[in-house]
Amino acid sequence: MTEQTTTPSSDAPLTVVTAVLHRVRLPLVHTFRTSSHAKSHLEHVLVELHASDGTVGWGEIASPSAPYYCPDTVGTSWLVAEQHLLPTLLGTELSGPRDASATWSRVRGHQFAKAGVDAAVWTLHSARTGRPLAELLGGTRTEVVAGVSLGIEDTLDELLAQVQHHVDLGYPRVKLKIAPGWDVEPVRVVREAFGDLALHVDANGAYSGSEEHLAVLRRLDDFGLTMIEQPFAPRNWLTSARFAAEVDTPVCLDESVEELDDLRTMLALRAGSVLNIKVSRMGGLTAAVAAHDLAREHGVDVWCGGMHEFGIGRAANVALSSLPGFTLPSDVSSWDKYYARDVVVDGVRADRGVVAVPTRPGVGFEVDPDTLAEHRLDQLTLRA
Ligand code: OSB
Ligand code: MG
Repeated sequence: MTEQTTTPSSDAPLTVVTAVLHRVRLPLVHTFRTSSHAKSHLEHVLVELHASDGTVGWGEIASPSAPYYCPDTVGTSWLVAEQHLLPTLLGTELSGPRDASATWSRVRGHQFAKAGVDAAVWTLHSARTGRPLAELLGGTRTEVVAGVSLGIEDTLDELLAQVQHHVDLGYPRVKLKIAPGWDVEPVRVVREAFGDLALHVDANGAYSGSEEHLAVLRRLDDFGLTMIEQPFAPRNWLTSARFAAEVDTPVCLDESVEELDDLRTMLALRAGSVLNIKVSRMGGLTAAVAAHDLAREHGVDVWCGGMHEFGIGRAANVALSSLPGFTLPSDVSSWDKYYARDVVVDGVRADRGVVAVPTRPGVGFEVDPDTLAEHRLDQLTLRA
């Protein structure tokens, strides 16, 4: 076949007729500790959608197991997908993937469940049209820059070894998780050992506006960090705005911004000057692109954060990162930083910190049925 043709069905309306949820558990190769907890394995829900013409799409619901990062959990996401998102999506004629979220517009919150279903509709549309996901989203880059996110370790030596390992792999930016009691010291030792490394910290909202906490955070201003991510609790807008006005280091928001209106609040209050866009937290690719567009209009730098996605969600993150406003390195590290085995064959890989944007339509990678069969805890099929 030499001729590039679009199949006549590609721009025709899209109707999802069957949905399969797969709850899959994978062990992490290295335990990851944040300010809230440690985890050694993850359970995510894969969403498999079939269109009336037989095309298949996949998305990933990357909910945490416990409601410490956000209110969503694997259990609540499964329930909402099964009872509130898929029933209205199934059998509804969509003129394109942007229509998917309209079918659940009455559902408040539950961003992670929405994100997995939304991404599955996007990859389905990509598979049907034969056009790469990145291109459909408005991506303009063929390569994106990846950073790594490193958890809290038991000792400073172990942390230094982790940083060294990832610097040796060529990652140009390292993010360190911090928490009260694990902040100034780890940042100091890493900065002393890696003088010109692009370094930032992520507190996952562990600091309050108390004088004691503010004093610690102010000390971080001396280490040339590229940003301080989510220092305060998600709804503590005012403390974030006051702190951001006071320090030179840019404040980045993650957990605070779940909807476009949150981004409007961030902009109006100047509660942060950088945005971490996560497909999961924003409720899908459609919403993530809208956040990118709004941030860009306001001259706010964005980058794509992650939730330790398996291969399907990771591929969506890379596609999103190809949009022009993603000017800072994203948390889209190689799949084998996280897992010994993934749900796709030969997944996302960073080569000296650079990830090639997939050009194959659909997810961009082959879903591995053997991994699913071996690591699946639960499965459910719903029909129109
Ligand atoms: O805050 O960015 C975060 C992982 C789980 C929950 C929250 C966060 C993270 C990460 C990991 O930082 C990013 C990645 O996928 O590598
Ligand atoms: Mg974060």
